[in-house]
Amino acid sequence: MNIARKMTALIAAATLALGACNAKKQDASTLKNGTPSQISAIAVFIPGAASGSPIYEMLVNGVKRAAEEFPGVSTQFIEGGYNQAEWEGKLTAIAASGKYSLIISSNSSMPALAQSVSLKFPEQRFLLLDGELSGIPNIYTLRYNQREQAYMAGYLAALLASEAGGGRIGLIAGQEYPAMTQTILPGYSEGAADVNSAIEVDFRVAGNWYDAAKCAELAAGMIKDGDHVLLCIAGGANEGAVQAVAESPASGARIIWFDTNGYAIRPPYIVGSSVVFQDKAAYNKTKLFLEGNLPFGAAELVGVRDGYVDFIEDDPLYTEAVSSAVREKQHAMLAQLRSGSLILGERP
Ligand code: RBF
Repeated sequence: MNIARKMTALIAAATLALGACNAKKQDASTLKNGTPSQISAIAVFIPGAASGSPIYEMLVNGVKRAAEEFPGVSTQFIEGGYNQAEWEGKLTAIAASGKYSLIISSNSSMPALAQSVSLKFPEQRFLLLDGELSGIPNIYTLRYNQREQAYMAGYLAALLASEAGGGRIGLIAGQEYPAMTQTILPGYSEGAADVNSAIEVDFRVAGNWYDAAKCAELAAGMIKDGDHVLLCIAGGANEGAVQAVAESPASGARIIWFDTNGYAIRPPYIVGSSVVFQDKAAYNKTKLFLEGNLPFGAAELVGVRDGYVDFIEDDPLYTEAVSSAVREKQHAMLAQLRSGSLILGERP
């Protein structure tokens, strides 16, 4: 080998070694507990529309608040719309763009979709709230104990129906899905039965999460059939049920709100608020990710005693709308749930 060739070979070897060394250094600095420290962008995929859906509004607020604490981190909020057949394609496109260190979303249908996208983009990380899937290394999920959430609503609904001398309460759902039929509806019925085992639960499905006119029609029919209280879980369509109740004051029918504090939406017609603190969960878990500590692969379940599920009873509008006799009984049940003397596992 002549000297010039020897020099070239030496430089090449040195460059390679340097390159390898740099690559190693980068690996170490970008991976902290499996999370890249060079985070610049987070996508929030809203499966539906944010406006009018309390659970999605909380998601947006919580993520925004966490990201604001990390300069240089940008957030993009992408609405998936109401055609659920398009969600997987849209999610795939977001992952394929390679722009986002994390995709955040919420509802119990999202883990399966994220898992399917992960087959093509295994590096893409997901933080999914209000859903469950464990053991997938790039997916973290957190769900709420919705048996507790629905139980508290059912208990109040039955107290109010009994006070009014009736035996029927209703639940309006946007659609039928496993968390609704296996957890929320049974939890609501269970809470009601613990007050009065003869109470009848009238379950009806709006068929979508946006059509307020359809929901108003449904609610009007339920009121006519003798439902004293309606628990509304139909996103943007809920406003139709509120309208229907307000338009039939003689019936005495009332609404229980789900997910957020709804008393101020239409006093005095909203008489209960069974909530999940999804804004807090979105904030805490986004922050944990940005700090490099979100436990991907895990599925968490949180409830009343974890501070993520509760019933709002310290709102003056609740005090005004509900008699003290009913509030006292509701409070006694809540105190038991909060102290742990009444334990409701996730499934009835
Ligand atoms: N809840 C809403 O408030 N708005 C929605 O648009 C909405 N869309 C949903 C779509 C699917 C496929 C599923 C499974 C649930 C949806 N939910 C929606 C319900 C939500 O995840 C949750 O169960 C309820 O808000 C009760 O906490």
